[in-house]
Amino acid sequence: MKKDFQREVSIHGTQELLDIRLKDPVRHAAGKLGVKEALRHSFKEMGVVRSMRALLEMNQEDGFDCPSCAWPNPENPSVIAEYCENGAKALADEATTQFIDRKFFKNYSVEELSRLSDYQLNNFGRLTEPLVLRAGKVHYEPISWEEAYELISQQLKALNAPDEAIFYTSGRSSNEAAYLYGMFARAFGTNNMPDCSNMCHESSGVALSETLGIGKGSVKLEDLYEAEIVIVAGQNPGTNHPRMLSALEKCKENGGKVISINPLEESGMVNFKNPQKIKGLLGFGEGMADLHLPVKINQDIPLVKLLLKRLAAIDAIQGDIFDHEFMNNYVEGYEELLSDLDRYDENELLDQCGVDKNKIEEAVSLLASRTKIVVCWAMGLTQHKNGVANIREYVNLLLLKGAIGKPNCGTCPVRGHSNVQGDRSVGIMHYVDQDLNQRIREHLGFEPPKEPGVDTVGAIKAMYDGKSRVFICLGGNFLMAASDTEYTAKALQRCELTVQISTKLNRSHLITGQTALILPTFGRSEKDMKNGNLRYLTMEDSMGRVRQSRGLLQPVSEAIKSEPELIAQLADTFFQGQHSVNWKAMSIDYDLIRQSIDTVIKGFENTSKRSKGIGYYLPNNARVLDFSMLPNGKARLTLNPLPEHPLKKNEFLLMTIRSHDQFNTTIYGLDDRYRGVYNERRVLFINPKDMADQGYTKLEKVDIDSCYDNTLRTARNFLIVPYNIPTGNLAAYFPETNVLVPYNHYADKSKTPISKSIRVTLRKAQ
Ligand SMILES: Nc1nc2c(c(=O)[nH]1)N[C@H]1C(S)=C(S)[C@@H](COP(=O)(O)OP(=O)(O)OC[C@H]3O[C@@H](n4cnc5c(=O)[nH]c(N)nc54)[C@H](O)[C@@H]3O)O[C@H]1N2
Ligand SMILES: Nc1nc2c(c(=O)[nH]1)N[C@H]1C(S)=C(S)[C@@H](COP(=O)(O)OP(=O)(O)OC[C@H]3O[C@@H](n4cnc5c(=O)[nH]c(N)nc54)[C@H](O)[C@@H]3O)O[C@H]1N2
Ligand SMILES: [Mo]
Repeated sequence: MKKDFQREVSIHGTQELLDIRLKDPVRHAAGKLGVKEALRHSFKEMGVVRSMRALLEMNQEDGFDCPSCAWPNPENPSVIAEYCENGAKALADEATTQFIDRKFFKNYSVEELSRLSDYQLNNFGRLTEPLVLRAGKVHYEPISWEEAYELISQQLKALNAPDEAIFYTSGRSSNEAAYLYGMFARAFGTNNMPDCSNMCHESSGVALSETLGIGKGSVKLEDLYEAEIVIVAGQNPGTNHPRMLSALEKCKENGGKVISINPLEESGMVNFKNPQKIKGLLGFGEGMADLHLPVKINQDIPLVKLLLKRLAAIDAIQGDIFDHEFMNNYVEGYEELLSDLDRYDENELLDQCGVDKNKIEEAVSLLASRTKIVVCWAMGLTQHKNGVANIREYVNLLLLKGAIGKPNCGTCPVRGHSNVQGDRSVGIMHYVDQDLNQRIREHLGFEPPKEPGVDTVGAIKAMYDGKSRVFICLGGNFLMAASDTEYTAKALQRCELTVQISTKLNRSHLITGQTALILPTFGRSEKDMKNGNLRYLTMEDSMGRVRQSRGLLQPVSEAIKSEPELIAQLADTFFQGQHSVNWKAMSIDYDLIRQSIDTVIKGFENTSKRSKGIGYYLPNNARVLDFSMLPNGKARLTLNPLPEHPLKKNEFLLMTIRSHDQFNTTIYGLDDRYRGVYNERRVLFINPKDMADQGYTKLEKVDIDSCYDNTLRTARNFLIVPYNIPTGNLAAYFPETNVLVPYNHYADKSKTPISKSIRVTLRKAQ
């Protein structure tokens, strides 16, 4: 084989435009149509019997955890169906009866498949047997599990140094799988463990660790019910965490107020029809947000500073707006914060955040008299150059109000993938934790690597530069999820071996290293039987609770394996049965994995037992007002500079967001029902005034350019959609627009790509 053999693959797939239909955006989320949509997807993919069985077991005590988002289940589920439309879609997508096998891959080369859209690729169905794409070939062919393990082991052993391998993790795996995977990477000798969190809530983890001493949120689900104010900033729960709306509804029933801070008035925040209540089915919705602040993209810091200044002014007179006693006892940096606030001019802040003055006053009066405040947020805060500072500024508000570590208040970073938080807890991280390393030495009997590894940005660069040559992925779709699609594609293509442990076909299976492997695995909903025993897994939800998840559906094929089993078998093959960790035993008995987690990972205890039923909470210092791990034993107020976006004339800030019919890079359908867009994803939301100023008309075709460090990047063929979005701001869907995000522009400290504030210009498409 010639070394420079390159497959003729298309990185983007088809970019043809479809027959778009536009309607008015829907102002309410869920309701009857949500239920209908959920069932339509389920029946089409799984058939009626399989669907009903699965839906009834999802998120129930002895059932399986919803594979969609990480929103927790109520401790006393009062409804039979604790799922939402998008959870049902995620389930239908995974438990589909459609499948592909060796015949399919004999018929279609990777070159042909790469020309299809991501939507078409996902639609082919489940992967059903291990496959290899050999160097110099364009067709995947079957390979036995043993041969696949052997191939990976040989490649790993042939590397010059362990850091030439990278182990990526997406957030849908289980604690058991992630733990084995992370320990295998360390036993092999590298901390190269990037994970999807790097592109997601890493900014939250960094900001919260610095200020509160724990990288996770502090609230429990029940805290939301009696909060006096819930702020929902930079998050679209109607689409991405629909079950959260039920919690907000409860909060409102108890007299709480909801403030939404978002450039868009997202459905669900405006109005929500709870499908699990008769009222909701009949179509009477609750107006969810009492106040909506349409902040400009990445202008949360000036907005919050303005709120703090106004509150400080009232506090200076009344003395009871901020919680001074709380601050004396638990917080440092108050004087510095107050004098820093003095430097800012209220009118300039108002102008910068773009929100109407009266609305700011309304927010101030809501906040002034209330102390039980929860702040919820997601990608709208994290994916900016100043993502960490954004979150620290909201933490300032909570600390000043004494709204941490007490009932009904605190931080609520709403996690994305259903087990992304658990993955990190059990050891998926690129940095070094000395304490963990010590426990590994002690209990697992091997020497873990001492140098930090690469995160996702570092991984792309290392592969691009030829420094890393083997790339293994536990789930996910790295090519499409990462920024700078064309650069990332080159990086992957420079690898000698890329390995994808996956449930369904995606573009990362087609744009590969010289040799590529697909290792097909179970979805959550599938029954994992071994020697007559039904095995279960554990996950951690967004609020730090560990619970069991037990599949019930017949697996799509007998030739696929569970994630923990295949990882343990790979490790066993690699070490040829000669290692201090008994991988083989753990490939069979997951209780052994959980026992190992209990001894090695702090906070886990007697997991097999305690994870039953409603499960158990991991320790959380912020929840109990213990800041002893922080430098002065106190929580920290921080000074956060204003974001700067010196835009030239004709430049816009673009945010890349999710439609209602996708889960990250998995495209379920081509509609975004709530935003009124049907049968097309290549759309660009723009303020009607900007549209007119730029001389465009509705549905006109444009190309989008971004230019960083003199490199021009272009996303082609987008249709102009006038929309209620602040002037100077644009929105379009991810992953089609990832091509515009420069891989080397990311949040300070967390290195989360700037996917929500990309500087772009538009031009008419050819
Ligand atoms: N159905 C479904 N569920 C999902 C996912 C999915 O793709 N589909 N993905 C999962 C994952 S991994 C994640 S991380 C979460 C993502 O959940 P979200 O973060 O809700 O997802 P996005 O669509 O990225 O939405 C970001 C929101 O932030 C707003 N925003 C953008 N920029 C700013 C800003 O500067 N300031 C403020 N205040 N708001 C801003 C946008 O208008 C948008 O409403 O959802 C999880 N759940
Ligand atoms: N521009 C832009 N880019 C973004 C974002 C954005 O908002 N804008 N969001 C970022 C965020 S928040 C995230 S979390 C990342 C997501 O990044 P990833 O987690 O890498 O991507 P997903 O699209 O969730 O991965 C989907 C694939 O996972 C596989 N899969 C599904 N279920 C399972 C399972 O149970 N086990 C295994 N082994 N595989 C499974 C399937 O093969 C499917 O094709 O993307 C990031 N990228
Ligand atoms: Mo995410």
